[in-house]
Amino acid sequence: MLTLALSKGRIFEDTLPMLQRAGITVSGDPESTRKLILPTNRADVRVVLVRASDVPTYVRYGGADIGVAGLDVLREYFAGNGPDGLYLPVDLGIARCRLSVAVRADFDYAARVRQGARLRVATKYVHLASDHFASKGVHVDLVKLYGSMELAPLTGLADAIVDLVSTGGTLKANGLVEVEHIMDISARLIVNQAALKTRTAMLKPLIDQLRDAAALTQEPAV
Ligand code: PRT
Ligand code: MG
Repeated sequence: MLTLALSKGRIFEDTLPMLQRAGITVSGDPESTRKLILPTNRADVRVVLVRASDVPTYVRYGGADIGVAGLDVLREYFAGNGPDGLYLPVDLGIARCRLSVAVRADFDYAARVRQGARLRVATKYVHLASDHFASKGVHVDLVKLYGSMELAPLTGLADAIVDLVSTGGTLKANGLVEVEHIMDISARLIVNQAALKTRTAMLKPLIDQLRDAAALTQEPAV
């Protein structure tokens, strides 16, 4: 049995058409079912539904052989745990967005940085944020949040946030503006290296098919 780890929402939705191209149809809709393991039309392939940030953990420890995760999640995971045991063979080009620094529209970020002020920054991505500000020589106190980062500058919890942006609609709706672009993000295929060695005959064709599917489904960059 080959186990593929996916997260509900955009990763699942964007991965589905690629699996279809590889001849794999997933049974069940994650939004309506309470099941965490979904069978597919292939008796030897199943999908497990996990939190987006848990995908690398599942694949690393063999709870899944293969998975799909955003580069944001992967970079943050690698910064904390190292890259051991994981192989990233394909950029799927899906779930595209960017990691950015954002502040309230009335906050003069450039001036505060020039003054050498110490900024309080709220984020889910503490490692990526810490590396970013360190490389720019900006002094920050990081506050770890698990969601709704956009609220932090509006309530005085933080001066700035580091978060994902795709359309920019959420920032705009909350009176925030992007002041720095940290990196472009897309979802990657991640594979358990040990599984790739021991189960090459099953994994290699699937990786190749998903690589081909990715080449056909590239979304335009945002
Ligand atoms: O929701 P949960 O806490 O369970 O986990 P998650 O938020 O990590 O998962 P999910 O499903 O929301 O995102 C999974 C992956 O999708 C992320 O790891 C990214 O790689 C990718 N992705 C792509 C995004 C976005 N685009 C995105 N726009 N993830 C989140 N967002 C959020 C962003 O955080 C912000 O709140 O959408 C909002 C901004 O969107 P715009 O369009 O208004 O700019
Ligand atoms: Mg989310």
